[in-house]
Amino acid sequence: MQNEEHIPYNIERFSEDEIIHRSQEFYNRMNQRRSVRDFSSEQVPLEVMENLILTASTAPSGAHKQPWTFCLISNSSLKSKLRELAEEEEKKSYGGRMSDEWIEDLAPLGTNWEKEFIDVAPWIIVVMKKAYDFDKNGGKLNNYYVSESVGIASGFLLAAIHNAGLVALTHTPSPMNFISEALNRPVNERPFLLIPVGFPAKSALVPNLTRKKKEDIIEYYE
Ligand code: IYR
Repeated sequence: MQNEEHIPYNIERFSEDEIIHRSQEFYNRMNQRRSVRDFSSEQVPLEVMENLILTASTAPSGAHKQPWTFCLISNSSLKSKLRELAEEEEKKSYGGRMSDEWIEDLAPLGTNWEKEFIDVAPWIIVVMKKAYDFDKNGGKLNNYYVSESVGIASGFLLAAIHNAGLVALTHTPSPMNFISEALNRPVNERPFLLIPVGFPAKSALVPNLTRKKKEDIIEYYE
């Protein structure tokens, strides 16, 4: 770090009571987030989407390489094309490519090969991970911990979407190579997640899920 310029870092310091309150409030708010599959076609301003993506891009990344590209799609014919290609893959997945156990695990969520939300949601964000970068001469530049970095950025993105009062679905059509071709992405980028974003449909339903309790997710070492 000796060769890098360093600058002072100051964030607001809260009282202990306030820290407890803020942590509880943020948990309460995040605990309201749900994956939604029924979208309204109501529009969301571009500026909002840009802010959400800028928030995602505040995530930490290996060697601060920021190894991500967010493809922001509103074009209807491109959305339809993505839907058609995703459904082609999903038909094969649900029709035998996924194990019986996997299909059983998904049953409570009510998912199937149909991906109408890709057409209906006003925006699709395709998160691309950059396996490596190019220098000015086309030489390869390494990125590090790419999946971890892009996973964290995607988490920030989902939190920002929820904070704005919008909903999203982390859709993982598999395999995803069709996305690279449809979006004409360079060879150093790989599709990571396809995330429709918008308002929920008035009739939207979500599965009645519960979350693991703290005893089930924390191992204490005191
Ligand atoms: N990729 C499929 C199947 C699917 C897999 C998991 I794991 C989910 O939590 C939900 C769906 C799809 O998107 O339908």
